[in-house]
Amino acid sequence: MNMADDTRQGDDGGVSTGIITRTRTKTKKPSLYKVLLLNDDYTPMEFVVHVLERFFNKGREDAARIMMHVHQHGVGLCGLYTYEVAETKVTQVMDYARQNQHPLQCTMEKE
Ligand code: TYC
Repeated sequence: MNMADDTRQGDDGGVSTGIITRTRTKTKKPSLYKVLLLNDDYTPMEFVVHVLERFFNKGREDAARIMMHVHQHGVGLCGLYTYEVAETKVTQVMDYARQNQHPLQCTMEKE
């Protein structure tokens, strides 16, 4: 952001109206991405709640609510993040599920 606040002397010696110039310099908001959990028939409910607490910083009640939403509707929102953070969350969840031999799937999509 560049700002110039200019109050100049006119030729008549009087003080001219102030000229305020603002030039926007590269301040675009980053796109956000939804990180989603998908339902399956095998991953234990408790494991999904734990994933939501561990990787998405949810409290127990919020985590349980999101898990039940996914269980009942097939898909649910874990959070909105910038591209690189979303990608990291997906990788962390997929790695953790695989380590624990659960088929839990996590994906991302542009908001
Ligand atoms: N449907 C699973 C079960 O009944 C629980 C579950 C919930 C699995 C959410 C995945 O993203 C998920 N054990």
